[in-house]
Amino acid sequence: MGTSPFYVTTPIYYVNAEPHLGTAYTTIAADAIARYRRMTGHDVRFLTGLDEHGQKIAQAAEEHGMDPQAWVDSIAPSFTEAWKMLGISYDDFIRTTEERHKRGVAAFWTKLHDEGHLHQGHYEGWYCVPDETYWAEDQLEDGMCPQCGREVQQIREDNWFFKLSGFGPRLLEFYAEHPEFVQPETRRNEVVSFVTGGLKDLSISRTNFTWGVPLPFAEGHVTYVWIDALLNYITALGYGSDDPADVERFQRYWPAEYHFVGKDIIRFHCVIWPAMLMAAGIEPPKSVFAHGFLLTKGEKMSKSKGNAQTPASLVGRFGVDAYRYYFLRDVSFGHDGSISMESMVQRYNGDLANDWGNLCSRLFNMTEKYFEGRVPALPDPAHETADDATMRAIAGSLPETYEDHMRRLDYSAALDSAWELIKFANRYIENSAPWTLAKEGDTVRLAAVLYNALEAVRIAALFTAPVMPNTSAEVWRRLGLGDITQVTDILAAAEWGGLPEGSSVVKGEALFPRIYEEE
Ligand code: ME8
Repeated sequence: MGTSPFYVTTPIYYVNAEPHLGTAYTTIAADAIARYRRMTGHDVRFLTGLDEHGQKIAQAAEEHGMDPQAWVDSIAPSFTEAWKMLGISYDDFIRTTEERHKRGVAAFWTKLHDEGHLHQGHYEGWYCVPDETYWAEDQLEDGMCPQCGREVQQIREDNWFFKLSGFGPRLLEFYAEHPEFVQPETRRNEVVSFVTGGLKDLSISRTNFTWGVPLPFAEGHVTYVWIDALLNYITALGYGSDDPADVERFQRYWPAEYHFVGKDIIRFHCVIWPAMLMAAGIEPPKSVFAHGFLLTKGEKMSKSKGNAQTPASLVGRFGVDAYRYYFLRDVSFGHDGSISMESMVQRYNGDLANDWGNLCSRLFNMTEKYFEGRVPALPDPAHETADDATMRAIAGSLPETYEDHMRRLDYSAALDSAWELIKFANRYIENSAPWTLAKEGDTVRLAAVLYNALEAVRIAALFTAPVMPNTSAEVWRRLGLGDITQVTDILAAAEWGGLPEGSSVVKGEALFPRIYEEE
């Protein structure tokens, strides 16, 4: 707690095509932790952005008959618009063609050059343009890229190299001392065994095309796109600038708490990146979390496979909060997950329409009907029933359970714990049958039941807010409460009894109108 800094990043996405469900997935996951940490009082800085250099982008621009800068400028808005639609609360958005980034890249590689971490050499080998990755002859599979199975091209160039080969022992020592650096653990094992197998020096420059940041000390060389891209995490904070505001920002937020990445780019983030930082005398990030792939019909969803879907159609159908909920609840973070329309409809109707939406409408309706839309008083604890106590206990343990899950980025389990309260509140209403109490004229018990259930709703809205910010804000509004995004102490906010007596409750439309399968 307190105002400790919390810096979280997504990969910067290639602007060779518009964002799709896969890129949205990482971004939503990072957004949910950013939102939650703001609610636990952290000073959050959430960075996302675009990777705009390299051969792949230059080719995409050429295919469209455009100059690379004009091309990236034309695609960039599709990302900022998609993130706006998905409620992504980033604090900074970096594009690698920005001056602040190019300046930082040049400063970084000049420093490493001056300090003897580079050497000139000849590169002869293979290159996968779609993955922007070098491969040695013996790594190819049937002559194709071992990662994506696509064609590779041969390159022979005089390049500059980063002396990565010398960093093996330091990296292994670092992984051993910081077991949380690579998460989840399966990925850590993969990284450790890769480094144990020995590292080769890394070619950091290219000469056969020009769309990149020029290496200041080597005429005609542009930086290899990956070692330009990785630096975004520090150039966005101000690395490479002497402006006091930049220096202060960098000191405040670095090292990052989390880099969120897909498992496809783990070696860049867990081997090359920390080695680059060690060479420059900068601390590596605290943790890189690699999530799995979204699969459709058993295949990785990707732009190049042509099975990539844009978020807009699903958001149009289900709404943005249901979209965010589905991916974070249904796919276990860190594992591959199959997604389908059927399972999305099921989650929507079951968890959202039936459990959460229905709970809210019933309660808001009954408050209007029985108490003229005013929250009754906090009930007298002397008359607490066993069910009342159970609900209070579930709500009371939620903050800690939720925090435990979120600390491990287990979104699915965190949502599950919020659902325990939502489900119990539904059962509580069934068991207490407020409609019968009303008929019998037992206003005291009726008031107690409604207060308790409304209070459960208020607390459930707090813990679903990181994933479903719009719904939670709406629930709080309908409960006559303030702006939920202003909550910076979720523990205090979640204390039982926080719902003020007399607060005016608004019925409103269904939060998640049921979807019929035939639609
Ligand atoms: O790799 N399932 O950019 P990129 C889940 N520019 N996540 C997916 C996914 C899927 N099917 N497909 C893509 C790059 N992703 C570099 C990054 S960072 C310094 C440079 C997500 O546009 C996942 O996060 O190819 C993956 O790592 C990222 O998109 C790749 O995005």
